[in-house]
Amino acid sequence: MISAPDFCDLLADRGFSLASGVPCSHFGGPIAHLSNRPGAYVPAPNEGSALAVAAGAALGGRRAYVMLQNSGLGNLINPLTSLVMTYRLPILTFTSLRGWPDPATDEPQHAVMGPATPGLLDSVDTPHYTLYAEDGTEEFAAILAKAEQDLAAQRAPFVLVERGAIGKAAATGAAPAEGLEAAEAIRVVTAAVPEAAVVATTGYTGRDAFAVADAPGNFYMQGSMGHASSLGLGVALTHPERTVVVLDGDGALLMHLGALSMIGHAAPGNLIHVVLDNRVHESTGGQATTSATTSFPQAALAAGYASAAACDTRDTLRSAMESARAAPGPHLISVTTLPRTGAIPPRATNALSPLDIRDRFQDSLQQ
Ligand SMILES: Cc1ncc(C[n+]2csc(CCOP(=O)(O)OP(=O)(O)O)c2C)c(N)n1
Repeated sequence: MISAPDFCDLLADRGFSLASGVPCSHFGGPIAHLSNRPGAYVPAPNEGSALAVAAGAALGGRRAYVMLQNSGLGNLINPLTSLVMTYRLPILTFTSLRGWPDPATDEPQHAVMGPATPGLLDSVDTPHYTLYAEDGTEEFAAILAKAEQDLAAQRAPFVLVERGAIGKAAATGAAPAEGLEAAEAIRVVTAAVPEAAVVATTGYTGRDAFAVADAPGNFYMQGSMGHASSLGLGVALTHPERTVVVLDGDGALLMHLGALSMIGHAAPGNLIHVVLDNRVHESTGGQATTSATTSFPQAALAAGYASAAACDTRDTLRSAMESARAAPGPHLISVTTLPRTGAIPPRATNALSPLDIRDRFQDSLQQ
């Protein structure tokens, strides 16, 4: 293992003065380390944006690198092929290897991408190297030396990072000091609309929803980060007689913020979009999102939602849910939530297979 400061310092020594990315727990250390240095790390909403930020820096003459989870490769492949490779911009990208080498040791949403990651990069003729958990500074320096040759040839190499290859660092506290506990917010929301179909975003939100409010009408969307509201829209348009609640996260909503405009435009009267805004990517270790400087209610109203509210107490959330239930939507309710304390409940897929989740959700929609 290489320590987070050593990882960042070796890159800084080589002139990499800017990083961007979307967190994976594998990169919790470097992101925390860089976040303590103003201007060193740009938290991106999605992996494609992170790569484009690095591409802009490269165009401007600055060396930049990107860190992402391999589940985000799909978000990045378009700017990789059509921007970075087409304009031959020298960028170094680090991707974690969730679901690799043995998908059975990881969550089901990584089972396809894990083993596919190296071949996917091969298929677009992108050079890649692997940093293993047992590797140290020397091995990392050797990988960087090879990557330098690619960069000099105007290519964009990847380093695939095995779990445990980079050490941790203390995260900077970005979460709010006041607000509701996420599990409590989910209890209040689901109790207000017991008949609703509920779509829960990936990460801790789905785990909390499964723990405190499991029902056959809940769809736990592990993976597909940022797409819970779009899935909820599809359900809402297909079942206009059913209230549909989306439980979103701030990081997930920001990842595909354009969905707000699509939902506002489609205007499903039966959709209630709840954002649990804890200002961080808590599920990957608490790295800051950019929600502190974005107003979700204002964005939703500007995008055509029928109403939008911000809540930070049980009572205001309860009354926002009552108002949303009483009038046609789409409604957005942004809830300030606190960092979770204590043990995080298990994933829905520890008890139910993805196909079980699908089948019981579909059955519930037919009733
Ligand atoms: C495309 C993609 N990129 C990155 C990840 C890794 N990831 C899983 S959960 C998560 C954080 C989600 O943050 P947020 O929506 O704010 O919810 P919280 O974890 O705070 O509950 C991230 C980055 C992912 N699953 N998919």
